[in-house]
Amino acid sequence: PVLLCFFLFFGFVLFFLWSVTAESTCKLKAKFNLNGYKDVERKKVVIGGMFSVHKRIASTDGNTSRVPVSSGCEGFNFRTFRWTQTMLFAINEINERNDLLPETDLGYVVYDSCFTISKAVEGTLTYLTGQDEAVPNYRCGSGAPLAALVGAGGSDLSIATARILGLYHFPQVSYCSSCSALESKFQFPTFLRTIPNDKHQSTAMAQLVLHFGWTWVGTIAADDDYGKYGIKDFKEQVEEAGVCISFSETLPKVSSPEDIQRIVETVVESTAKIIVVFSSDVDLSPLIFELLRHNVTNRTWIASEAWVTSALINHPGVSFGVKRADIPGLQRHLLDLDPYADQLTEEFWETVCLLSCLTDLGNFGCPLIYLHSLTGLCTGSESLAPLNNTYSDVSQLRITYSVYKAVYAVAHALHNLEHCVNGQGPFSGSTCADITNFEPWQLMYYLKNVRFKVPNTNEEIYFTDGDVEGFYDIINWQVNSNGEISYITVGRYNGSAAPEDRMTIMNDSIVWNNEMLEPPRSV
Ligand code: TCR
Repeated sequence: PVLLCFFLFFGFVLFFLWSVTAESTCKLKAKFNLNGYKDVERKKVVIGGMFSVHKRIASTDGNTSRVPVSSGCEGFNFRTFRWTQTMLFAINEINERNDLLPETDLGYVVYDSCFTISKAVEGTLTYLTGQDEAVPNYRCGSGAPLAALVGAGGSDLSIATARILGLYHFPQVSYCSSCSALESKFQFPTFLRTIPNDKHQSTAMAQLVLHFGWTWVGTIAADDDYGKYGIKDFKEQVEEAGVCISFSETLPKVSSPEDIQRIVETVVESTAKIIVVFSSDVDLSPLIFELLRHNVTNRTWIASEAWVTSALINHPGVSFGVKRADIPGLQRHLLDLDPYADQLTEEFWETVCLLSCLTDLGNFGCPLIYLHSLTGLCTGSESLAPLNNTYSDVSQLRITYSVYKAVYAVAHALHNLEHCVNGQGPFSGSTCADITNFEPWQLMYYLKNVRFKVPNTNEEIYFTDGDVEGFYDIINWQVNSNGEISYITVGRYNGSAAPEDRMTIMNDSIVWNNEMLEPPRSV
């Protein structure tokens, strides 16, 4: 009977997992409560946001004898959901201020791009048209003008959305698309970003390799624009300086155990002890798990920013990080979430409940409660405070801070647009734009010329050809005796300084793999 109970229990768990993933079609238009709208009489502007809250789209059965529907999404990502909530937090904060857009309320529409280009394109068209059907040039809806799109996550998604938005002269401010290809204003005329251009990071990585005198390194890149351009720029610079590349591998985008196996073999067979990686954690984690399974632990990882605080691997390594900041009030906002605010939040709530239920296996009642009522796992009155995961961790706000800056950039541009003095305006005949009915290109003018200080940190933000300064922390991730990871800043890189002053690094503070204080040799 014990065995029977055991099987029954896991049967329930599997059934639950299956039904959650099967049901979680990501509703494209997660129209958030416009809680910023205090007063119907006030002027309103809507900002769009795009985040990869899910990790992939669900596969379809390929049946062509039915009316096709937009694919659903699966794999809820707590980290990107925190970014989404940061956008809402920034908007609420701006709406409460009396000195920034005092007469106008910001609203928002948020799309989930599910880490997939087609979804990002679908979202962009929906956003431009205001319709669920994607017919460009047709816009109706609340009547409030659309300001800009904050998004769209990874560079490959932004490259796709920026091409469409560019056609309509519609501004896009990205918080996380760092690929150097996006710097071309010829191809992406209305694209701006609050994350530095990766060309700085590739140079910084190359300098780091040269600094430690490594001459034999392997590289691993994600199979997207981020990985490919990042590694290409890195390789060009180190090869010129005489460094040899032992291997160059590309991670599969769609799960492929054979490809992962092949890369593991390459890594195992290679004598290169230094591995340079340009990939996000989502794409890299299958490889890392496989390497750990093969006990490959004596490699030193030099990782690009996207990997930095994801704590995948518990061996020391070095990584780059974009500017970090504390955002007062954000944690409160994250924990005070209204579980019924919108579909994404509901799904977040259920995922959290399921997870805490599964990790607390002593609580045998949990799947039974679920059986009792199909969505009755959570009551919605749980507290998120004891939750200890990536969602509520505000100790390493880097991309999160970049989201915050992107929303503020749009708000400041709108503020300047609204407070333009007629007769001294920038448009033909010294006219101004009207905040209740402006054209996207008019807002683009203000975004290009925006200059402001971020609240609390006082960092000054302005765009030069759509880019911000190339500033990074060099971070050494170290493991303490409890196996916990801490992130120690051991240096800085400033791509905008004179070449000899760009990198400062404290060699002695770095803990290398195998607890040596000496940097590893690369042969
Ligand atoms: N730019 C990457 C995506 C990315 C990312 C991240 C994804 C960056 N940082 C952190 C997840 C977590 C930097 C891109 O595609 O441009």
